[in-house]
Amino acid sequence: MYRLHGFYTQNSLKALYVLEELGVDFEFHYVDLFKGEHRGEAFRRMTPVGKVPVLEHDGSYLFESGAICRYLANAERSPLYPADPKQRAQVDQWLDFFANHIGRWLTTLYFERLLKPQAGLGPTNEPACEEAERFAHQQLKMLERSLEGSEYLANNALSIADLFGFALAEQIWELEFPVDDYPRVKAWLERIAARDCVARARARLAAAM
Ligand SMILES: N[C@@H](CCC(=O)N[C@@H](CS)C(=O)NCC(=O)O)C(=O)O
Repeated sequence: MYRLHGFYTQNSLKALYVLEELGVDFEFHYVDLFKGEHRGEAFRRMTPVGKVPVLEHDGSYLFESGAICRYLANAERSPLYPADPKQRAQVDQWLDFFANHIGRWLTTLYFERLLKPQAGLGPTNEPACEEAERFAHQQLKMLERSLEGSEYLANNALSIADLFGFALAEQIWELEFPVDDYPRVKAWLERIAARDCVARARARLAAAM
């Protein structure tokens, strides 16, 4: 039985989308970061880095959302993470691209423009936002070109890269980022958003909060 320890953030949603898409039996344990539940001794025994998400499976623990998504699809021998090395590498490159590039800049914007004012964490860092916007536009243009003739990021088939990437890219909507400028990216986002796994993951999270 899988147990995911997570919070209402994109990093936890990545793993929740994959768990729901796989259709496996799992429990979700809500770790309230605002109450500091991740700083307690019990949580520190699960992960040395003290961050969510953490996946618990048969007495072992795993942190880092990318590692969790890969592990889940591997453990379930799912085509969401193909066994063929070349196809797998295509999935890996998109996981890395989202984690290190588009996801990084959209997460900066989300933190600066939305989270900081909401949580009273100080003034928005405007130069950081300008840099993030510039890079996000550059990288969305790259993504737009890559989606030409393809409905999904890798191997023209749904993979963990789409679910992981979607969890990061969906921040575009709350940020009111001009996604209409990137019609293929917009269609890809809407395609993934329409999957049952997304609605089920959100419902699971809402029920746990
Ligand atoms: N690279 C990590 C990032 C995990 C992360 O930053 N988690 C945040 C919530 S989204 C957290 O637990 N923050 C609590 C803290 O740093 O004290 C992943 O992808 O899992």
